[in-house]
Amino acid sequence: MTRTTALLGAPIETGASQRGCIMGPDSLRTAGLFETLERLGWQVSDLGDLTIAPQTPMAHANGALHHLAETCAWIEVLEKAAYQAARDHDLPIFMGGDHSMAAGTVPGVARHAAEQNRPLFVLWLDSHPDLHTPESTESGNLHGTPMAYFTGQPGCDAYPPLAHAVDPENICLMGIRSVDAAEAQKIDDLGIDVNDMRTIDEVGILAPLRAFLERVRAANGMLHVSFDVDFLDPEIAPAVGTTVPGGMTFREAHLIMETLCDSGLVTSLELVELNPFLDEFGRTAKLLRDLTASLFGRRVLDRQTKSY
Ligand code: 4U7
Ligand code: MN
Ligand code: MN
Ligand code: MN
Repeated sequence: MTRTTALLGAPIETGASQRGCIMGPDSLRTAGLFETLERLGWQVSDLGDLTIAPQTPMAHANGALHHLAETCAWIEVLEKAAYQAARDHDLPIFMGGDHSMAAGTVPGVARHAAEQNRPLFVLWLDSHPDLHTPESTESGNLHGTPMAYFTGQPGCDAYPPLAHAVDPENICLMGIRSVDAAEAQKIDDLGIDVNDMRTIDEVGILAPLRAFLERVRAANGMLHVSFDVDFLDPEIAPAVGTTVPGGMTFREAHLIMETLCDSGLVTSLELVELNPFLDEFGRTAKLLRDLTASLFGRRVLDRQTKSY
């Protein structure tokens, strides 16, 4: 049976300090994401871009916060749209947009998973854990807060009530190399599986990824992959406002996507933080297109999956 995917644009940039992520969805379309997936045999629908109504500012005790009202509005719109896309398609792609969108997409796919009586797992590919709350963030940039919200942490009262929280035990972080003190504390408290860059240097990406995928399989879980462009090394992916040196290489990133493809476990994907204003001739958008192609079945040669 032909598998179905959908492209859903979330042109949101109010969570980041720099403008430009609003152009992310169109940059991915221009790079040929739709056609690439079609050529791989998928049935693709483009659901267009979501929008929010103009907002009046919302007050908060943390005076550093930027665009709280817009973020709340996006959370509500995205929760519904992500829920519907996950219900109607085998593997929808949410095209960002900055990472604050995950505060809407993840609860939306979590609602769908709950309806299926399946646990939701999240693979978080990022140089940051995004575990601030609106209370703890010092930068006030709300793209640093989605994981605290969708795991149901205290300190997120300013956001809409959360119906379906993700169990921190079902989350795997990879590529982490920039952590603030409040976030490090939460990582300790929650016992989240964090593979920082030192771990990856020491053991590689495949062993921790396979161990996580086995847990997803054993639990009959659904799996959401949240891909922040700053996970990649800035040398290969310049189009992001929060570059951190020492990131994932071209082959490591493809190997993750190829391994995810072989597992057959992924049920939703989001591509976030692409800022085309900072790109070099569409280079980062094309890389994201090709990494997505690896997740959707493109391979160098047909081969049996090797077990190690
Ligand atoms: B991203 C930061 F201080 N932690 O809170 C903050 F380092 O979605 C960065 O992962 C947040 O890109 C990065 O502003 C959010 C900073
Ligand atoms: Mn992020
Ligand atoms: Mn990041
Ligand atoms: Mn970023």
